[in-house]
Amino acid sequence: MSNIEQTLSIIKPDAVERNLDEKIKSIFVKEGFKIVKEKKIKLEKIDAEKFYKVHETKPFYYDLCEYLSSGPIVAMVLEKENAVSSNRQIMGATDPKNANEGTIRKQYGISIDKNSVHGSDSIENAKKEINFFFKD
Ligand code: IDP
Ligand code: MG
Repeated sequence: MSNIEQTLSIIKPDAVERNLDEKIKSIFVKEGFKIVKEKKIKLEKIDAEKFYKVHETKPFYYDLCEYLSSGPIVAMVLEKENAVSSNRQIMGATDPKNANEGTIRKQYGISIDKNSVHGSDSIENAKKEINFFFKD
């Protein structure tokens, strides 16, 4: 049974800064994702705060929003069967130190905060996050 989903992926400032966007995109394509929409933008801090609102009570919230708005990012809508969980697997654990071999965060992540990519964690959040970046 086909279960095509969409999820939101972000190539974070640390990865864009190191010109890793094409490499990371090619990993998604190789894994069978279709990049349905894509845009390179720099968020204002207030937008980063909105995007990460679920984390507003966390001690790292301020730094996280500061960081996500510190430089250009690439936001993408990725489409594939079971896209949400598939993307989370390919990304690897939040802390690159704990990420499995071959995952994006293992290969490219610098630290728990500069971990190169974001991926939606549920279908519901994927819809919200896609709408956040691609309203039209
Ligand atoms: P996720 O990106 O793997 O879904 P979340 O727990 O949703 O991880 O956290 C969102 C982002 O916040 C992480 O990707 C990372 O950049 C940052 N973050 C998470 N935990 C910490 C922490 O303990 N210290 C600093 N930054 C963190
Ligand atoms: Mg998350």
